[in-house]
Amino acid sequence: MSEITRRRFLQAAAIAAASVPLSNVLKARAAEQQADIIPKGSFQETQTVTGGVCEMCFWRCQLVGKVRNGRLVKLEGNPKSIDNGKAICARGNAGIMLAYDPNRLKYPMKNIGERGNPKWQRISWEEALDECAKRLKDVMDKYGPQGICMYPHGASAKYPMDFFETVIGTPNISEASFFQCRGVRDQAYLATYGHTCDENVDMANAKVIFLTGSHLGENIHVSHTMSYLKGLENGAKLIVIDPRFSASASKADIWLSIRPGTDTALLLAIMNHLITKNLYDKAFVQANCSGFDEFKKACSQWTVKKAAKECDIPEAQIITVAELLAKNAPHVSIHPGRFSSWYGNDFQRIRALACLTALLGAYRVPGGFTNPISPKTGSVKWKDTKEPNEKVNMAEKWPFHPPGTPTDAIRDAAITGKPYPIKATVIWGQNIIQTIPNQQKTIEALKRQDFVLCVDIMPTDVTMYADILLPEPTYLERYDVIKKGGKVRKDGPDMQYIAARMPLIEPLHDTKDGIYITNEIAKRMGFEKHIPVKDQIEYVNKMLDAAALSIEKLRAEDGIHVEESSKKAYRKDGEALEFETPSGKIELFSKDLAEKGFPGAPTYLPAPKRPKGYAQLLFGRTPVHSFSRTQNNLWLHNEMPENAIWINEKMAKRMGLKDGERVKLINQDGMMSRTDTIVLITPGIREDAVFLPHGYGMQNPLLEVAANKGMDDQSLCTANCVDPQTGTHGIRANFVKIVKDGKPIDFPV
Ligand SMILES: Nc1nc2c(c(=O)[nH]1)N[C@H]1C(S)=C(S)[C@@H](COP(=O)(O)OP(=O)(O)OC[C@H]3O[C@@H](n4cnc5c(=O)[nH]c(N)nc54)[C@H](O)[C@@H]3O)O[C@H]1N2
Ligand SMILES: Nc1nc2c(c(=O)[nH]1)N[C@H]1C(S)=C(S)[C@@H](COP(=O)(O)OP(=O)(O)OC[C@H]3O[C@@H](n4cnc5c(=O)[nH]c(N)nc54)[C@H](O)[C@@H]3O)O[C@H]1N2
Ligand code: SF4
Ligand SMILES: [Mo]
Repeated sequence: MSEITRRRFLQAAAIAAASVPLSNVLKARAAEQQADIIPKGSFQETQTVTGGVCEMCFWRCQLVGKVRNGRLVKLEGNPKSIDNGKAICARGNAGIMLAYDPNRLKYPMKNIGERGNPKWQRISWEEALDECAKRLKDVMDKYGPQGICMYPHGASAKYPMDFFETVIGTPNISEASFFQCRGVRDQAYLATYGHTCDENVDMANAKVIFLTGSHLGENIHVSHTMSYLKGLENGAKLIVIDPRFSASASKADIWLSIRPGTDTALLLAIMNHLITKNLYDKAFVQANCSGFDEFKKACSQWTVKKAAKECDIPEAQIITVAELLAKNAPHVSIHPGRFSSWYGNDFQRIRALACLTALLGAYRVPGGFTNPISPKTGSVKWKDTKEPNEKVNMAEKWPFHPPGTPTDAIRDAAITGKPYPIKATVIWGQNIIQTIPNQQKTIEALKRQDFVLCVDIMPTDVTMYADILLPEPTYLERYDVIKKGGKVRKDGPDMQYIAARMPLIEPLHDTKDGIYITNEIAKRMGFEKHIPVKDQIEYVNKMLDAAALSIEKLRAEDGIHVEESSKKAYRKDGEALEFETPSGKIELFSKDLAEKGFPGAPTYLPAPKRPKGYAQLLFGRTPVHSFSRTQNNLWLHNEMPENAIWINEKMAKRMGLKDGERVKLINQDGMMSRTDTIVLITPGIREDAVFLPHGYGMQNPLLEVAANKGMDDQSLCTANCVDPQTGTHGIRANFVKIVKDGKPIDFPV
């Protein structure tokens, strides 16, 4: 949109907003944006630009862009991709609307108002970078490097994260993907198999797919979803464990509508049944597992009968599931899950899942768990870095923590000054107001800082707390991440690929990429000699160099280098397997865990109990959004303008609620949702739970599309259950009542 049309449109919108419903304003805006994207009467040739890598979520599908007159008009999957192929999801498609979003951050800004209630002043890059360097250095000189903390997420945050960790020398870095998402899963697999796991299950070739709280189809990662659908198409049986009738549950052969928080008891009972009925893969266990006797004893505490009661699932259903798994073993996909930070007892649950795979021998076989296939590429490391200072590392309290420091420990130190003060916060690609439980605490920590720097592409809830706000170009306008991976093949060698993110269009506005920003801050802080690369092109080329590739070579290969893999994901018959665990085997019982004071075999630790009158607050993805980051995207917004709250039909009737009426929620700590949303009455959820899609209810008034649309689940997640092994944050132990016409209504269950 040109500046003039944009200004005219905003004026028009402001006038219009006063007199017509907001939905009409948005329609007008859509027409305006669309008109610009596909110019009427334009016959310019459309070019196809290769080398795009999506960042509308973290799966990083490979893209091509259709560009006309310097403007992106369409995004598609890169036909050369062996990962997503030509397919991209709704969010991937809508990336164009992010690039051309008129609300984007366009130049550096300084907050001359208050944190949380900002007043923005445009400043130059020179002034912004000078101020960032000075204020970070002031904190570092006064409080030491540990006085600075960082919340990074996403591709562009990797380079600055390494700078803060290894040159500045702070351990206080907390990534959402680790502490509020999958870190606990990775650590539980590491303790069991000696390697972490992505969602490496070969669902396309499975005879049974077993999902615990993974709602594939609403959670969309294109190649993963395709593998799942291929499996179903090939006749795989589907078992879904979810308190809610999810998209997966709707396709399931068996749906276990489990009582929230009790999954570990169910898994132990399934394994107990497999062991007592001699249905497990004895040969695999004998050859590859350690600690079977202790493990067997731990499982024996969970009879099917006891678990049926605890989990509120019929006994017969648990037996059917166990026997279906055994009958089809080893070709069963026990999905490791992705979002795993549930109730603070999560390490034990994921350990149980990992052990179930081993018990079924479903490791590196068609349909089972497969090792990731990934070609070698290089990395860029800052020069002459510091040794980590263990004395200031708070994460050591959690011996199995993922990389970084638990967010809660950082926030506590920022609030209390103990064990030492944290006085500067750098936020790079995380909306920490929405992603970390207990918003009040996050806000308090931010308010107590001497300096807050935010690097983002959009105004969001957290950018309202910045002192300096720096804009990056979007993923469509820059070079950064290497995306690589592989494809398991039943016949023939496995394949692998390397792609690198390359711009599809020139950077828009007065934005600067993360390499530039970090280098300029480093220079101004006196760390010039540590700088490893001069710009984003050198950064990417250096990583590609180890694979004998370069940006130029990748461009000549349509953006993706594809080759055969020398390793096989499936094991050969009789292949001796080695594991990088202390015993060299899969650790059904871990001495390391036991020696550090934790249960050595998977153990059910009950989640916090639901208080009477309240329903468990469940949340999860919706197919058309990624967290809060896509909420202002007009195409996606139009698909699902707000997040209806799912309520069981029997409850709704007894509570006098009607479909579509507007309500608020209040949680166990008296925290009321800021906004209201509509009720969705359904038989597809347990009576003792409600479900709210995550990411809605953003607060920043600069978001013309998203502000105050729908409800923010995080505002109701005041309880934060810290997993004792890993320090990761269980977010699901929160409970709510419905508030109608200002009055809370009890759940009669
Ligand atoms: N209550 C609750 N909490 C959750 C979850 C939940 O379901 N419920 N989900 C959890 C999970 S699984 C995860 S992975 C995390 C997600 O955590 P986040 O990744 O923090 O999620 P978003 O809310 O999307 O915030 C991303 C921020 O990055 C910005 N951004 C996007 N692209 C770029 C870029 O290229 N450069 C920069 N600098 N910034 C960019 C966006 O504008 C936005 O401000 O949240 C976790 N927290
Ligand atoms: N469209 C879309 N796709 C995405 C993302 C996105 O933002 N949008 N984000 C990506 C990311 S980073 C992640 S981590 C994944 C997350 O995707 P998933 O790992 O699938 O996790 P969630 O979306 O949090 O929710 C999954 C399900 O858990 C159920 N559930 C709640 N409590 C319990 C319980 O106690 N037991 C059981 N068995 N189930 C329970 C919920 O009802 C819900 O259906 O999605 C990825 N894919
Ligand atoms: S799954 Fe969708 S949003 Fe995620 S990277 Fe792929 S196309 Fe983009
Ligand atoms: Mo995640």
